[in-house]
This record gives sequence, structure tokens and C-alpha cells, in this order.
Amino acid sequence: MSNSIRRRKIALIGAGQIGGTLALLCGQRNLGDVVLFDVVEGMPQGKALDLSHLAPVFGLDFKVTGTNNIADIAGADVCVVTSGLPRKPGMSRDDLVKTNAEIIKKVAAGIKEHAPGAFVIVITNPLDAMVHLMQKETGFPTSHVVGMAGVLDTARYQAFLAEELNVSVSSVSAFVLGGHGDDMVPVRSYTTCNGIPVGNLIKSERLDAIEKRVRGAGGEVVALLKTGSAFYSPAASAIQMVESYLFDQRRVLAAAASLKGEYGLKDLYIGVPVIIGKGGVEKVVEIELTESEKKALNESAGRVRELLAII
Ligand code: TXD
Repeated sequence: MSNSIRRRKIALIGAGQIGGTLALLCGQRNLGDVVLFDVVEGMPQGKALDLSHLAPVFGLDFKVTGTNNIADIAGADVCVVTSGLPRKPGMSRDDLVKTNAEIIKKVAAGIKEHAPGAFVIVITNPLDAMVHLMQKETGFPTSHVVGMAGVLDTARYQAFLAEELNVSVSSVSAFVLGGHGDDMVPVRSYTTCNGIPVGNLIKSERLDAIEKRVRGAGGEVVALLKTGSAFYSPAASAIQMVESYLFDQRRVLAAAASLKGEYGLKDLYIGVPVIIGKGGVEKVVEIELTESEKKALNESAGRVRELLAII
């Protein structure tokens, strides 16, 4: 019986801006072999070939293939789904719902057929509705279908706070919960600078402005790029979730998870603190929220339900 560890297989469904960046990060962090799938003829194959030329430069021995055949994801341990259209300036994430819902249904059928044991991380917007749809369409356990947004929104909150305090980003611990939309909930009461509550360090009106910028950070990048949305930070955020699963790290991360009564919400995917380990989303962590935070989370849940009604 060989005791060598089987190399993991990571399927990236969507080989666009985020998908391509994910492939690079998977290689750089030696997470396993990568399959890039996309419907655009030749594009995933071109990115895979380019990445195979990068490998020797950094001494990376990861196999990366590009394909237009969904069957090539067979046996993937992890599927990261970015398939769909990104926003253009002036568009809301919600404007994507109908188009991307159809794409997610197609992708879900492919994952269900070819990678039934995979841990599925959905990135496609509008995130909370798309991850809910992915779980319904695949029928996978809710532990194995999760949405990436909270890690990104939390990182944006950390970045702005670290800049404000002129400290290392590693000294800021934060949480952003709720839907991945303008109503997301930066949880100030659990946000600290090395254990010191940020409310003790930054004036309330400055924190209000920073939290408003967090809610609008995606749109700020879209307005500057004009031809797409953020991709480096979303990719990095998803990699943190992939690693927590593959290496059974049991990190506590903000992620769009299925609620079954936690926070008074059920049959809904929304951003909450979760523990991700080898069992996928192993636990939803319930934290005490202030009355205003509870109200904001419920309002955010209401927005997600409105999106689900459209689908
Ligand atoms: O935090 C978050 N969750 C968000 C998510 C952060 C940033 C971006 N957010 C959303 O991710 C964005 O609004 C989009 O819905 C997705 C992907 O963003 P990306 O910037 O990677 O978009 P691209 O570059 O357009 O890539 C999408 C690819 C593109 O190459 C299409 O050809 C492909 O998706 N696509 C498909 N792939 C597979 N299968 C099907 N059916 C398909 N349809 C399109």
C-alpha cells in the first residue's frame, strides 16, 4: 500500500480574471494539480500553457491543464466556481442574477456528474443567491457548498483599518457578515487591533466612513477598472478557504453558508463565521451581535431572499 500522498486536484470552473489568478496561486502555494475549465474555446488552454511555462521559473511542479470539456474536472477534490459575467460600471451585483443563474445551473450539473465528492466554493455574483442555487442544483450536502465573499469583505475592512491606524494588516482582526452587497455588515464589536476594540482607537464617525467604504469597495474597483471587477483579492480570499479545507486547518472564516436556524435564519445562504476543515463547513459559529448588528443582518437576509425570489 503506497503511503505517498495523492496529489490533490483543483478544478477552476471559469478561467477568467479570477480563475486565471486562482490557477497561479494554486501553483505558487503548491496546492495540487489544476484544471482550468471555460466555455471560451482555447482560452483556458492558453492560460494553462502560459502557467506551465511559469512553473520552471519558480521551480513549481504542479500540473495545470486547460479545457473546454467539463468532464475533465472528473474526481476534483475542490471546485472553485467563477463562471458568469462580472459587473460593468453602473451595474449592481443584482443585475447579474438572471444571466449568472442560468450559467450556475449548467455548471452545477457538470459538477454533480463529474466531481460528486468535491468541496465547492462559489464566487460568482450575486454571491449569496448563486451559492444557494449551486447547493440546490447539485444536491450536495450544505457542508460541501460554500460561498466566498466574507473573507474578501473582511480583508477590505482590515486593509482600510490598518491604513487608518498605520499598523500592520496582521494586527487587525475583523469580521464582515451578511450578504455580499451594499448591505453587508462590518461587525465593529468584534473588530480589534491586537485585541484592542477599534472603537477605542478610531472615532465613531471615521469608523462609519470606513465601513461605508468597505460596503462600496467592490464598486470602487469596478469604477476604476471600467472593464471588469476585482480579481486579485477575491482569488486570494478563495485560496484561504481552499487551504483550510485541503489542510484541515479549521480556520474561523466569514463565508456564505447555509443557515438552519442560526442567527434566527434558515434555508438561506448568507455570510456568517464558519469553521472550515476536512469536513468542509464543519460549523456555523454563532456570535453575540449588538441590536443594530442583528437588525443589519436581518435586513441583509431580506435582500438575499428578494434575489432568490427572482431566480
Ligand atoms: O467576492 C465575490 N464573491 C466577488 C465575485 C468578487 C469579485 C468578482 N465577483 C464575481 O465573480 C463577478 O461578478 C463574476 O460573477 C465572477 C467572476 O469574475 P471574473 O472577474 O473572473 O469574470 P470573468 O473574467 O468574466 O470570468 C468569468 C468566466 C469567463 O471567462 C466566461 O467565459 C466564463 O466565466 N463562463 C463560463 N465558464 C464555465 N461555464 C460556463 N457556462 C460559463 N459561462 C461563462
